[in-house]
Amino acid sequence: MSDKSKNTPETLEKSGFSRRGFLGASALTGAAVAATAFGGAVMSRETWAAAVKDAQQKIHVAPGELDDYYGFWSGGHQGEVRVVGVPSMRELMRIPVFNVDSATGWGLTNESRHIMGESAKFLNGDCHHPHISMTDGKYDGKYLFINDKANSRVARIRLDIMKCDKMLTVPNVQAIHGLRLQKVPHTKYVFANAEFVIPHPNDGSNFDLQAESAYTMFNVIDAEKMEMAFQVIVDGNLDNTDADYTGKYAASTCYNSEKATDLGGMMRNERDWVVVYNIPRIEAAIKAGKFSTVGDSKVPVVDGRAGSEFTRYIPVPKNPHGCNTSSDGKYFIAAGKLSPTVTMIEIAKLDDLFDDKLKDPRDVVAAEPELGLGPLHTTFDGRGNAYTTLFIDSQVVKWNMAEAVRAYNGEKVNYIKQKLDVQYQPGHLHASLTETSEADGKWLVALCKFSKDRFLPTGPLHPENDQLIDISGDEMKLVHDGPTYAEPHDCILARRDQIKPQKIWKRDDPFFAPTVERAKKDGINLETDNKVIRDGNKVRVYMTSMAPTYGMTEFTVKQGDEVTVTITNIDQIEDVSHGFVMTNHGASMEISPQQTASITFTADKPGLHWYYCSWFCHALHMEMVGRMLVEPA
Ligand code: RUQ
Ligand code: CUA
Ligand code: CA
Repeated sequence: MSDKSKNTPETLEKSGFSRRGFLGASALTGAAVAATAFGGAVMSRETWAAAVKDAQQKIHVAPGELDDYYGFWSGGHQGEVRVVGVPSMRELMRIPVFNVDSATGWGLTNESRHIMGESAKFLNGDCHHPHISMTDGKYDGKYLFINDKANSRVARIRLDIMKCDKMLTVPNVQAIHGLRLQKVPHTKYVFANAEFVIPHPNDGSNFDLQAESAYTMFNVIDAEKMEMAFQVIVDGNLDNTDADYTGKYAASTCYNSEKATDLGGMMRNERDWVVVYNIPRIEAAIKAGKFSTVGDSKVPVVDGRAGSEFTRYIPVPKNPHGCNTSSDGKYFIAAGKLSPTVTMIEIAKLDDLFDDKLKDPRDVVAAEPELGLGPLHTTFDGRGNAYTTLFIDSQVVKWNMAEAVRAYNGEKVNYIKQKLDVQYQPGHLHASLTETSEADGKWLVALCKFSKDRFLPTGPLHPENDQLIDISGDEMKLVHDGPTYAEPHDCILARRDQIKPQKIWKRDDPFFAPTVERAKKDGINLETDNKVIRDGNKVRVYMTSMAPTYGMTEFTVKQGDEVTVTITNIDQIEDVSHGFVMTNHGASMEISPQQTASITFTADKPGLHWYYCSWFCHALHMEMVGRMLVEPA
C-alpha cells in the first residue's frame, strides 16, 4: 500500500482528525489540519475532499507548465543559493557561491577563483539571507546578494546569468549575519551586520570584550561596485537588519547588549535593543571627512555608539532576533525571541527621535503585541496582516498590525487572527513579494528547522522542512512539505516576470573577460583557434567545443608543467552545455553555449590521460573525449 493511500478523506475521517493522526501524513493532509485546527469543527467527508482537491489544484504545476514565482533559497552552511519554483516547490537550479561545486567548476575554474579573490582559499561558507536588488521599493531583478557568516563575506549573484559575479570580505569584523538592501530610491547600499564583538586591534594583545576598544560594526557596501562604502561602530552585537521605504533609515537587532561571552551573560539584561542608523547623516559626515579608519583598512568608519548623532538605540525585550520592515513602510518589527512579543517601531517617528524631539526612545514604539512563544521573524501580506514564526510553539501566527496598535493603546481588540501548526520549529518565513511594496499575499513559505517525522528517514541527519502555506484567503492553509538540505535559513519569492535570465552567454560577458584578455595576449581567437602556447613551464591549451567534439583531441606537455585548459563552447543552441574533466587531476568545469571557461592543474603524472565531456550533450556524448600526453621529466 502506498503512502498516498493514507491520505484519502476516508482514512483521515477514521483517524478522528486528531492532531497526532496527521503528523506522519504528507502534504495535502496539512490543508485539512489547518482547516480543522482553525474551525475547530469536524469536517464532513465532502468538505474534506473539496479542501484536498482545492489545495492540490493550487500547487499543481502540470508537466510543461511554469511556476508563478521564482524562489531563491539560501543553502545555509552548504554555501550555495538554490532556485526553486513556487508553488510547485521544484528545485530549478543551484548557484554555487561560498562552496566548491564539481559540476560547474565553481571554486576550481580560473574565472570563479578570480571572482572569489583571496577568499578562494576557503572551501566553506554559511549563507543566510538572500535579497534581490530593488528600485523604488520593487524588485528590479538585477542582482541577488547573500551573506557568508562563516568567513565574513558578502557575495553578489547576477540574475541574468544566475552566477556569482562579485565577492567581498568585510574587513575587521567577524561573522556577517543579517543582510538587507536599501529599497528606495534603489539598492545603492547593501547593509550587512557583523555579529560578533571583537577586540581592536585583534592581534592578541587584548581579549577583554568589555573594553571600549572591543566592538563590532554595521557594514555598508556599495552594491554596484561591491566595495565597502563605510562602517559604523555600534554598542553590543548585531543580529538581523532591514531598511525602510524612504531610503533614510536602516535598523538592526542586538541580542548581546551585554557584550557577554556566555549564554547566561547574554541573557542578563531584561532588554536589549534595536539600533537605527541615519544613513544621510553618516554620508554627510564621511563627505565632510569626519571619519576614522581601523587597522590597515582604508574604509571610512564612524562611531555610532550611544550618544552619537548617527544612531539611536531603542530598548526592546530580551534577545530580539528578526528585524522586518512592514511592506506598507510603517514599521520596523523586531521579534522578541525570549519574549513572547514583537516590537513595532514607527518609522514616521524616527525623524523626531533623531532630532531629539522625543526624549524617551521607547516613544517610537507603536505597539508590542504578545503573539506566542519564541517569535523569530515576521512577514506581510500587503493587506495589513503580519505573520510571525513562533519557534517554541511550532506555529505561524497571523495577526493584524492596525489592531495590535489599537490594543496597545488600550482598546479591547483581538489582533490574533489564526495560529497554524507547522512542522516543526520554524525560523524564517517569507510571503510572496513581502519585502517590497508589492506584497501580494498569495503564498507564504515557513522554513522549519526540524522535520522529525515528516519524511522517510535518512539517518541521524534529517532534512529541514520548508512548508508552503496558502495565505490568499482568510485562513492560512498548509499545502506542501518540502524537504531541504542544510538549513536554508531564509528564502525570498519574486514574480517570474521580475527575473529575466539569458538563454545563452554573450561573448563579451565580463564573467570570463580576464580569460578573454589572456587569450588576446596569446594571439588567440577563442572562437576558432585550437592551439597550445608554451610559456616556460606554463602551458596554455586553447580549444573550442561543439557537440560532440572538442576542437583539440590530443595535446602534449611535459611532466611538472602547469597546464591551463581554456575552452570556448561555440554551440549556439540553448541547453547544449559541455563539460571538461581531466581524469585523475581534480579538474572539472561547465562550458555552456557561447561561454569561455578555463581551469589550471599540474601535469604531475607522466603518461596518457583522457579528458572527457561531463554534460550529456549529444547522442555521441560518450565519444566527446581527448588525450593529454605527458612526457616524463
Ligand atoms: S537568522 S532563524 Cu540567520 Cu535569518 Cu533567523
Ligand atoms: Cu559535450 Cu557531452
Ligand atoms: Ca541579551
